[in-house]
Amino acid sequence: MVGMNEPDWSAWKPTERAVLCFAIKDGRMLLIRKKRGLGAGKINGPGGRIEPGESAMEAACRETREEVGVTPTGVSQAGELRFQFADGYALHCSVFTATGAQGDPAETDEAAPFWVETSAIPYAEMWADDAHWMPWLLAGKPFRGTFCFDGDRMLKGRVEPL
Ligand code: 8DG
Repeated sequence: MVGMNEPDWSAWKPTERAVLCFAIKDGRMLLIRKKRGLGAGKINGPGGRIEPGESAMEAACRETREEVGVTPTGVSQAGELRFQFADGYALHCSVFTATGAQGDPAETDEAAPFWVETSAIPYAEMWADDAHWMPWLLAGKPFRGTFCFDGDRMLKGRVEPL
């Protein structure tokens, strides 16, 4: 692998914990164009870092409200992601789905929301790992994705059942 050694995943500890929330309703998924922070410019689901005292599911709902102004309903965990970056930063991400979203998505300083058919997810504009695990999410198969990145370049990764 170029640029970094793969960590010992059995002893791996994240620097920070984050969440993602993908609402899917009538065959369409609620995505955002992220305007700032990690992954600015990319398309993603609403999400962000978990705050102290908050559960991952609470963070998923809060971030979705903050970023696009809707409250997700029917939220459940779909999988988890482990990211090791070459600079030493390590991020754990809990991935949630929602079966609905109350309210109309609206653009904020953080994100521009849009609905897209689940058959037309714009992987080319998303983080490189997403195309590997999104099919598991869409199929309702619990997954764990493990990835090494150098900046936003994916060096290595795998997805396995959780
Ligand atoms: P805050 O909301 O935590 O206050 O600030 P932030 O600085 O905007 O946090 P964040 O960037 O939103 O947190 C990073 C988000 O990006 C988090 O939701 C996880 C997500 N993310 C990665 N890597 C990848 C990836 O490879 N794929 C996808 N889909 N999301 C990723 O950090």
